[in-house]
Amino acid sequence: MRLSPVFKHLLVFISVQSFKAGVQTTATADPCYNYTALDDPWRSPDNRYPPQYMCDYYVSWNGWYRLFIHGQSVQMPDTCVDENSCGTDAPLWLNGAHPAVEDGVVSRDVCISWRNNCCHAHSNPINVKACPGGYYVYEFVMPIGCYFTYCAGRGIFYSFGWAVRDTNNPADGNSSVIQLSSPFLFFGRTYQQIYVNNNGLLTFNQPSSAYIPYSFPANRNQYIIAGLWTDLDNRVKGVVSYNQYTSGNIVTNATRDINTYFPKLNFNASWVFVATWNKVAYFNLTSTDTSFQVVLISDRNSSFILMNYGDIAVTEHPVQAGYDTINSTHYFVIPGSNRGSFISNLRNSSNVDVPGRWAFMVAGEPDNVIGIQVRLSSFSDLTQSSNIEMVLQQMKQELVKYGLPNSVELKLRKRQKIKP
Ligand SMILES: *[C@@H]1O[C@H](CO)[C@@H](O)[C@H](O)[C@H]1NC(C)=O
Ligand SMILES: *[C@@H]1O[C@H](CO)[C@@H](O)[C@H](O)[C@H]1NC(C)=O
Ligand SMILES: *[C@@H]1O[C@H](CO)[C@@H](O)[C@H](O)[C@H]1NC(C)=O
Ligand SMILES: *[C@@H]1O[C@H](CO)[C@@H](O)[C@H](O)[C@H]1NC(C)=O
Ligand SMILES: *[C@@H]1O[C@H](CO)[C@@H](O)[C@H](O)[C@H]1NC(C)=O
Ligand SMILES: *[C@@H]1O[C@H](CO)[C@@H](O)[C@H](O)[C@H]1NC(C)=O
Ligand SMILES: *[C@@H]1O[C@H](CO)[C@@H](O)[C@H](O)[C@H]1NC(C)=O
Ligand SMILES: CC(=O)N[C@H]1CO[C@H](CO)[C@@H](O)[C@@H]1O
Repeated sequence: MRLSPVFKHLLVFISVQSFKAGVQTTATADPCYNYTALDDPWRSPDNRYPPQYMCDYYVSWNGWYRLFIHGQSVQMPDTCVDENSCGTDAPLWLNGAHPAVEDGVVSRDVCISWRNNCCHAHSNPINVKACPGGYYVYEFVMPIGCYFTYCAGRGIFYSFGWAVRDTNNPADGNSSVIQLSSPFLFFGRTYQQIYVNNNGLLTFNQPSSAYIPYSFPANRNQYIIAGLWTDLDNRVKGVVSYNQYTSGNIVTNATRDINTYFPKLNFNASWVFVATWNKVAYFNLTSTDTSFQVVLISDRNSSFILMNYGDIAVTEHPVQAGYDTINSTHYFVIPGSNRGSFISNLRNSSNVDVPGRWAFMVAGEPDNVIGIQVRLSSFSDLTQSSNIEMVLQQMKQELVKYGLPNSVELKLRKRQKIKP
């Protein structure tokens, strides 16, 4: 059959229309199932002060995206993120709450955090959709310029770096003595001063240049807090810095965090000390970088330690993370943290359900707080002896978190139930 040119045109037009209509009604057109997975760990708010800034302006954005960090599904932050994070100097965050599934596709404003202003400027808005699987998809578009990047995930690091006027340590050394603006109580001792040492540890009485850790419990003569004690070298790469606060956002956030992890204490932080090792290389391995933080929090009567782990490179150097006291009356070794081949896992382990974060109460009265609820998925969880060990280990960890000595031993006694 011969068609006139006008007819041909019409046919083509009709077929395009029906194609579009057909696609819209099939499941795969739903962005919840038709998205590109974006797993760029550099988009994490914990990726601060990167050696070079990323820029999303040059990405050919097309369609919908779901965010991951190291395979873990995450969402875009919908509260302010610090500048100099998310792999750039001026990161982008969602200025508006995430929608519910029944809201369908919604449009949201996107803010640029820069120059000490959470919303220094607005980038182009984006579409967001909540999906039945408990995740979100985003229709990213080209931002208004460079160096702007879409952030992924929440980030666990407290603010640090020059934006909050941290003091930097000298390369491959230790801080000078730091006078604490509020005394820090630590298992029966009261410290007025501290040293931040580049090899990943905090000491109180004198600085330490030790780059080979000893194992905890060491029964030695010192109180020590090891974020990640190993042979770190920031002469070629990375910054070790610290700061202390008695008011402001960081104190507010510390109060919120401690009340979340240690409920019923009614804690109100009055002092926070933040020491950060950012993108520091291991000795003689300039290509590695490792980032972590030790945060001390106190209300004068009770005190807490938070350890935050970002990307941690594997190493063959000996390593140790935790704390130890004189004669090891109290000590803790973060599980796996004494195996260099394993320590990358620090960024996803936790005793407070926040991947990468460990929290300990190291002074004060846990009054009436200790009670443990154990949920077992099946009866066999308890009846297999190796599982009993694991359950006891977890209960012990929970107790140690509240300041019980690590030397405590939990035992299970089986009792026959006689009457129903
Ligand atoms: C899936 O999304 C892409 C990108 O938006 C789009 O080009 C494609 O047509 C979609 N697939 C279906 C079946 O709708
Ligand atoms: C405090 O927490 C809020 C909410 O999570 C966050 O937006 C903010 O960046 C945090 N501020 C600091 C200084 O850590
Ligand atoms: C914590 O202390 C600060 C300063 O003393 C006070 O302004 C604030 O209301 C207190 N917060 C709580 C939850 O008690
Ligand atoms: C650095 O590492 C190389 C092997 O990677 C080794 O040959 C060299 O001796 C090391 N240098 C120092 C100072 O340890
Ligand atoms: C610290 O403890 C003392 C004595 O128990 C009490 O009077 C005071 O209110 C406590 N201070 C704080 C900040 O909890
Ligand atoms: C540590 O142990 C030694 C030897 O048992 C003892 O002499 C010393 O008093 C202990 N130190 C403290 C602070 O308990
Ligand atoms: C934790 O991180 C490591 C290294 O990235 C990974 O291999 C491991 O599967 C993670 N574990 C969990 C429980 O997510
Ligand atoms: C033990 C140690 O390395 N101490 C050093 C701490 O830093 C001061 C100042 O840089 C040095 O003089 C010490 O030798």
